[in-house]
Amino acid sequence: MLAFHAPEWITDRPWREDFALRGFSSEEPAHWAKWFGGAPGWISEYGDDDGNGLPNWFEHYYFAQWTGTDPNADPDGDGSANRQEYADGTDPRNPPAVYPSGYRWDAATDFRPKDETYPILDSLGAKVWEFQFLSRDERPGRFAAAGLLVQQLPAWLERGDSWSFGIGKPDAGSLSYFGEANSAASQVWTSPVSGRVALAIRVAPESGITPLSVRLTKGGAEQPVWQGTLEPNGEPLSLSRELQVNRGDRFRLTVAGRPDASRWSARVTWTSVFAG
Ligand SMILES: [Ca+2]
Ligand SMILES: [Ca+2]
Repeated sequence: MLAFHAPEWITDRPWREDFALRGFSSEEPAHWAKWFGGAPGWISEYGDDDGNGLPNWFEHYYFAQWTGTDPNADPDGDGSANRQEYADGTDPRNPPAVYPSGYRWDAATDFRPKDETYPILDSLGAKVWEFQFLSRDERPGRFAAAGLLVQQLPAWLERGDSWSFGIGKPDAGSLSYFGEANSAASQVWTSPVSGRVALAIRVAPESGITPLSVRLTKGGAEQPVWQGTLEPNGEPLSLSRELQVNRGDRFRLTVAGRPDASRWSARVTWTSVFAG
């Protein structure tokens, strides 16, 4: 008897999900006992053999043991216990970087088109930038489907519609978004710091656009922090505001084509400066 499990999940964790295609023979234990003695020692990477809330891979990857790590310990002394470090996807052996006042996150500088790391890292290694495309569902103003907006992009989704999205190369400190009607490009900045941050965002029309809606939200809040409409051949929209943020706060900028829009394009500049 053979059992197959596939495919593996996509993950941002440093350990792959339990493996893609694997076969087990129902005779395996007998053969194992004959050749090696005892029972086969299978380890599930995402299993939790000691039930301490830390998966086997996490304990082995960071602490070189499959079991026995204290989930409440804080070996790197950063105030985040091992259980929390696992939940946050952080390294429990190294404390997070300390950001000096004046540190600048610049989407165009941090974004590296050929970098396979996602979300995009800043210069101190925090995962701060995400880029996504969104497709509208039947309800006005709502988007149903999302995908990553980095490197090669899917040219279509399985909804019978045609799609084309992209990010242009960084130029003069900005990124160019383009898409089709009923679509949106979205950029997220996740704060790696708690404190005051000066957000500066500018969205400029590029030639040939139809009206676009621009919207900045924080977390899952319905009420936007900022919004506006970008008219064809109109003036750019700019936001410059200092905000109090907590580590992990997510700010999402969405630039959306209207249902009556054809292909659209806009140039986005986004910097966040740590004010302390
Ligand atoms: Ca465990
Ligand atoms: Ca810690």
